[in-house]
Amino acid sequence: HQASLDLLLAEIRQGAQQSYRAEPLIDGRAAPGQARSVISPIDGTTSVGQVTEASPETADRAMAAARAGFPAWSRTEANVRAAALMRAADLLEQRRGALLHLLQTEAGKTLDDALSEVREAVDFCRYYAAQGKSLFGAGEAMPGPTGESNVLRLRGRGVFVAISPWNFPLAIFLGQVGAALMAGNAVVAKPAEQTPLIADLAVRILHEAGVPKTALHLIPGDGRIGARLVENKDVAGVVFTGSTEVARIINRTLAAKDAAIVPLIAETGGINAMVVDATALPEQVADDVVMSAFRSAGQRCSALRLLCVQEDVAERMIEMIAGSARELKLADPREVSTHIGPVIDREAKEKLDAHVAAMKRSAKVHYAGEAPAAGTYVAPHIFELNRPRDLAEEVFGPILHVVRYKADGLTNVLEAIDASGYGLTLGVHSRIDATVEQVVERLSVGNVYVNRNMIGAVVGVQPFGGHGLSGTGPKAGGPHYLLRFATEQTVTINTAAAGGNANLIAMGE
Ligand code: UN1
Repeated sequence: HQASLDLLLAEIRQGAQQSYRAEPLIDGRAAPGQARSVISPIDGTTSVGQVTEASPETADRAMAAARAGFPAWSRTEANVRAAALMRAADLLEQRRGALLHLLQTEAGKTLDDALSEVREAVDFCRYYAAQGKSLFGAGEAMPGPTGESNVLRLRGRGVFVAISPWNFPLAIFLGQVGAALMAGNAVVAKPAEQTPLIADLAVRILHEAGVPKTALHLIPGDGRIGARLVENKDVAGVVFTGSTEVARIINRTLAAKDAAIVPLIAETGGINAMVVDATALPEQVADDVVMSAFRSAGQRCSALRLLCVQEDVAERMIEMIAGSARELKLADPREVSTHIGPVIDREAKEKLDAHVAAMKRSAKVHYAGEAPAAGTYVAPHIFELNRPRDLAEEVFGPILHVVRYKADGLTNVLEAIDASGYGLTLGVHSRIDATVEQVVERLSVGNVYVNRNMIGAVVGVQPFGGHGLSGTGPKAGGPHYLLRFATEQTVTINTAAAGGNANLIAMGE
């Protein structure tokens, strides 16, 4: 164990030796923009590298280049597209040290979280490649009358804009981009402004793996540049992970255009709840709550925000959870023993600090941790609210809110959870099957976790994504995701008349 940990740390040190930059990449060539340093959240001062943020004209040029690159990539055989993604997965594994270094310094991730993220990124590439090979192959022969051949096939839509978040700057970035490419689209990727460096590296890896530079372009920048891309007349689809508010803006922009109606695939936030009844196992609950609410500094859209505990056991449960929270080490994420690193930036910290201050005035404080002074750390907190609806919006950090419910009050609690309009993740801890069933049936959430923690959905195992204010679906890492990136085409040929034409379709093009 120690030996493999030493090896891993040596790889990361090597990754730290290189210098990193991100720049607009159009057809693989750097394009102009405004340069600045990317500052690490670990101390709020160290520069991780340089980013050149795209000018609006550069963003427009990337869209035009993607449009020009689309036909050739779309005609490239699915096997070849899949092979590029498979090769990218191998390269990601080989460059693990650099990726882990950036996940830690640019995104502030603990070693555990950084390792899981590289794994997830690799899994996304391989999963979509494997699926895409058959989905985008020769097409499906439909049953029909003799003398006629009918084939249903899937093709790319055109230029996809991929706008990704800072909380999974590698995995979600590659999940979006990989899926769009596998489906035969050309892609303009706009990574989160906080994490452009790792996105740049990921794009270079995809190019090296065989994705043509004409099919994948990178546009670093803030929300204004994202908006510019979405406004472009050539957008054939948008895939977005981030806030509900921004998803709405994108939706409105797309709807207002005097152009083709295009899909938005959005994965947004949640006020994720966990219901714990009196039959739940306390130790298990404490572990799962701490993991779900505080790990990754609560910066997962799947994270637990609202814990609903049956009154009879509430005092004891809260005490145990606070006890476990007290054991968490909040420190520089590069230290192997750290459980919680910083939040992403000063703005995020200020917002969370303000929420904590407001809660300290209006709610009962069960636990208030302490955070290091330098950098952007926010300590875990546990607050008790009177009613579920006292938590009106997603709080994206390590802050847990608790409400108690009476033994006969479960229905009301479920109604209150549902009333938020979100529907991403849900946890339930109970040893009564009927209770579990009642909770699962009542709530329309995307991912339900029974008697376990509620984060870390595994690609291909726990397809991930929610409903309502939480997103549009389809689920990432699930069997239907790629379909939404594609158009369907039915080709019907009168085989009796022309003779040999059916072979064309059998070949896939
Ligand atoms: C996100 O936090 O933006 O299950 C989504 C999980 C992750 C969540 C990713 N797949 O915890």
